[in-house]
Amino acid sequence: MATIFPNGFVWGAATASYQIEGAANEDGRGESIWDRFSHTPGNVLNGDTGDVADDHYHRWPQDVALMQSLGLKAYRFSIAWPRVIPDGIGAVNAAGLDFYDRLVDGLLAAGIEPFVTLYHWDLPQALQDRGGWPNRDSVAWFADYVAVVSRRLSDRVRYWITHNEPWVVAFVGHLMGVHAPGMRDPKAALQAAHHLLLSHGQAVSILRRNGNGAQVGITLNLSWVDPASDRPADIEAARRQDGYVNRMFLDPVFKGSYPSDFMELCGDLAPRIEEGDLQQISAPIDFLGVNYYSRSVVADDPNIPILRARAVLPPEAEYTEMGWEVYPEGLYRLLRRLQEDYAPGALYITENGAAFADRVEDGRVHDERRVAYLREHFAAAWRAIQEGVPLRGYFVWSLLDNFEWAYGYSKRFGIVYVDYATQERILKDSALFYRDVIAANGLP
Ligand code: IFM
Repeated sequence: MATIFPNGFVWGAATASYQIEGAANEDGRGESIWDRFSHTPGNVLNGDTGDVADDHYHRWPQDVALMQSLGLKAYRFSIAWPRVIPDGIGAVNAAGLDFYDRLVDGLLAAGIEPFVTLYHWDLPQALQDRGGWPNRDSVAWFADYVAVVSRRLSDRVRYWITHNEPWVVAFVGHLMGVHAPGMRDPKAALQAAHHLLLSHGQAVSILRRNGNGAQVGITLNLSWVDPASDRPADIEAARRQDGYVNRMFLDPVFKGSYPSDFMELCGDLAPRIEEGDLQQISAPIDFLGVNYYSRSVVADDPNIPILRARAVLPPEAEYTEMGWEVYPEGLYRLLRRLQEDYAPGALYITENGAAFADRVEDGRVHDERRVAYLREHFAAAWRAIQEGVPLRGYFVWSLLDNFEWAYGYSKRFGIVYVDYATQERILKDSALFYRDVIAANGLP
């Protein structure tokens, strides 16, 4: 059977503000936690920062033209909170809002549907100075910001994503210290997770109020989790890992409760939850955004605190430059599982892609491994659709090579190569392949 997707399937590409915009000190933009973090020596490989990035702030018209040349139906980008409200709360920066206003108009004129992510990790530093996400006030700060943005854009933007990967924000930023704000405090991490979710719930009602027919969702980074062996101890470890990466966020959003097994593991570290919080968190959403890159294989390990689960790398597997296993079957299984356990009204793959060591040769980038990665993940997504999963669209991560957080510019995820010295964009073979997939609405 030909691998053709349903009519109207949304083929898109995704980016995020701090990773591509640059113009860090222009037009009144305030400082974000990523400016502070990346400018602190030792935090980011090679001392890279997002000061210039892909200079998308200035080059967005060319980038939109490039998207149009690929036939993209949708573009997922994020809004930099400190561009819009430099101190996080209070005065609105008109020039910041104008930028996104122009971008939205430019996209619509090119026939590209904007999917707006409201928070993709660049918290205003001024709010971090007040305690950041572990402070319950963050919920109100976010609500005000969401109201400002949605009042301005919701006459043209239909698709809204409240948060991108709250697991990463909470745990990579507050427990592992690898992302901004660089904290290593398990209690703060769990409290941040709860506030991120609560702020999501409140944002849902604000977006509905301000937007006529707004389609609202949240994007979670989700994994298919396998035990390293059939041993009961490994199977139990996989269940704990699933609680930590998947159910900790899915359950409150879709079921209005935290998974009790994971909360028991957390013990005294569990977040403080007030009455009514879970009701707000589980406000009905229109779609779930899924970021899928790889599966997670774990073995029981009593030496790992709390989770007692250790990541295992299957030796025969293929790995990307991030050290992530290429495992398209996990996407299929994850989508089926989401449908069975949570039955979201609609799903979008809001990120999927791979970093490989790309090289320009005679003006071309022959990234055949990325082409294969995409092809296999498209096939996995298609199978899930055949079996009834309401998957409505797919966004490749990423449109452009960009600032890969703690790895700086050393990892290239784009289907478009960026020469950071000249800002030249070169379509990789994967971009040409994607263009053909979009034109055929399936695998050519
Ligand atoms: O670059 C990130 C993105 O910001 C969030 N999801 C994962 C990507 C690759 O690491």
